[in-house]
Amino acid sequence: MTLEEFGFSSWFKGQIDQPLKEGWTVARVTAVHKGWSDLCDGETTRPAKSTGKLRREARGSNDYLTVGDWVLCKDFEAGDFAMIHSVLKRKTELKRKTVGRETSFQLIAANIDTAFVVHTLDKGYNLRKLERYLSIVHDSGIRPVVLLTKKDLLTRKDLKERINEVEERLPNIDIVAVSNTTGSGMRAAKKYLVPGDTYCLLGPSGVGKTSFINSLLGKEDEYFTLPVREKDGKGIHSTTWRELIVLNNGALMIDTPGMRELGHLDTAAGIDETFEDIVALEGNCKFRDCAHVNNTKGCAIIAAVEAGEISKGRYENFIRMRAESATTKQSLREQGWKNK
Ligand SMILES: Nc1nc2c(ncn2[C@@H]2O[C@H](COP(=O)(O)OP(=O)(O)OP(=O)(O)O)[C@@H](O)[C@H]2O)c(=O)[nH]1
Ligand SMILES: [Mg+2]
Ligand SMILES: [Zn+2]
Repeated sequence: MTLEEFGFSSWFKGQIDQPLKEGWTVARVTAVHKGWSDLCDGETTRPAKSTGKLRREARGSNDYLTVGDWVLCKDFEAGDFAMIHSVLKRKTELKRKTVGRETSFQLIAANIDTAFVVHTLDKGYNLRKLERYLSIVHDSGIRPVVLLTKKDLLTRKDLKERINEVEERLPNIDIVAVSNTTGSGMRAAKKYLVPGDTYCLLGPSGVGKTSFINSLLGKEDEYFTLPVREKDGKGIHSTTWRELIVLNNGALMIDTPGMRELGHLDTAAGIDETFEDIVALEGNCKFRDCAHVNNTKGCAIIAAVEAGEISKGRYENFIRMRAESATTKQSLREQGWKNK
């Protein structure tokens, strides 16, 4: 496939204002391993390393290169190996707070058009968790689609109830339910996949991200999957690196490993978008600095919860996530994090 078909849109093309140096080419990062990356130009894939200069300029950050990036590189030995000289400016960055004592960010992927937030309808289903993943996507300015899996494992009645619950909780989000084993719902899911656009699968281990790709490819075991734990449906981390895969129709899909711990990103904007309907009421609270936790003070949000217009669970999650986001911000500020 051509570079354009591989996602190299005019947005990236526009960054190259003069002819490339002799021997240089444009390529996309399809996987990042320890110490090297895989690059592909739509035709051939080869391993590549970054120049010392590029690594130094990134000031030691591990995140200067991620799957989905577009780079300028120089090929060696008839295309067996390449050196990465620079990374093109990203259209979008999907990132999360990393696990550890200090607040910092890990890039999950770059240049994603639509992110599938994948969640199981079976054991392990947890709306709060789903909302956390969703806010990462919102905050990155990427369009989310919620992909609910394992619908085959529920009775018709339970399935209906669960889907209703998700739809009520996420009124403004596209939601599609599938079974990767029976293929039910796959046609609806495929409608989201546009050739040349880049997608990402995000969600806890074991929800069926890789199985979804296998199901799209029509090959049960093209990519490696593992059964989940019987008692709680938890996955055991079958995917261990992020990888960009070309689907049959030419859409580009990035599979990611389920995250071990989902940190609380600085997702103020993402939270506001996820809870758009709640935030819209804020202006009606009696006090401008209303914390929305005390119903004696004329809080419009609590009034709406009491009137049954907003579900209690959704309200509580909103308050919790707002509080966590404020803490993260504080911690960033203490570390002198800029632009936040
Ligand atoms: N019954 C049923 N099982 C599914 C479905 N989707 C996935 N599974 C099973 O769930 C288990 C985990 O699936 P994976 O595709 O490995 O999950 P994952 O999200 O990629 O997990 P990580 O790579 O660990 O993040 C496998 O045993 C799959 O066969 C589904 O729609 N229905
Ligand atoms: Mg996987
Ligand atoms: Zn209020």
